[in-house]
Amino acid sequence: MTIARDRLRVAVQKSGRLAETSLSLLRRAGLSFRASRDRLFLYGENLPIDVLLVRDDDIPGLLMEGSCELGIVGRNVLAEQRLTALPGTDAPAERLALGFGGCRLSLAVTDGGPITVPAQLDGLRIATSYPGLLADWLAVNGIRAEIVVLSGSVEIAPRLGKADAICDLVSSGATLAANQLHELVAILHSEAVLAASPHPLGSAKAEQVERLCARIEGAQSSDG
Ligand code: PRT
Ligand code: ZN
Repeated sequence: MTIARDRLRVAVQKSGRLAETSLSLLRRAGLSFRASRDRLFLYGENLPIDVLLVRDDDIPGLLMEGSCELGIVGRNVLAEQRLTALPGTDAPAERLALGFGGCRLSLAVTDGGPITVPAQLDGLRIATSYPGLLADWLAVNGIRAEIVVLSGSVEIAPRLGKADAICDLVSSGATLAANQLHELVAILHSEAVLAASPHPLGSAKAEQVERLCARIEGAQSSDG
């Protein structure tokens, strides 16, 4: 059930790679905030817009249940949620690409190993935290592989004998290199995005969303 709220609510990562830049983007878009005592909320001081500070994985769910109208999250998290949501449920949509938090979800294999092209993954095991995106890519590319779902430390799976390849986020490539792995192919290019709740908004809130998007775009175009 959605409780009627006049103020717009934006979900932002509480701590992690996107946290600081997400808040600084909102500040550059002209919003100023006062933190709640428990640091879970930032109350908008100059506009009727509040920020909810959460784990990034919770953002798609908050948008789906209508607890927040907008969220700043990696495209990888949003796209995975879309692919693993129950059929018939409306998923949040990407509204604006934000130009930070860039990374790619890539298939990677052991250096010097026998696999040199993705087709050779047929019949093998691939470890990932992104089973939806990986299954989708494998189906599109006609590759039948077993997906081993791991919630973390995916890069050590080949060394532990748990998988023949991995599918994980890569930015600099240093983590892959440190684990004697290299990229085969990127299956998704990601960055932080502004995502919108699939719930229809009343006209006043819809207008607030449009204004905030315009402010964010303005802040982006005045960058660097
Ligand atoms: O606590 P919470 O659940 O909120 O955070 P989290 O730990 O799940 O996420 P966090 O903060 O690590 O990442 C948030 C988002 O940042 C991700 O969903 C991506 O959209 C984006 N992002 C950008 C990355 C990376 N770059 C990245 N390099 N997320 C993770 N990594 C990891 C990757 O998984 C691998 O372990 O960094 C390692 C590889 O980095 P390189 O530079 O060695 O290639
Ligand atoms: Zn997370």
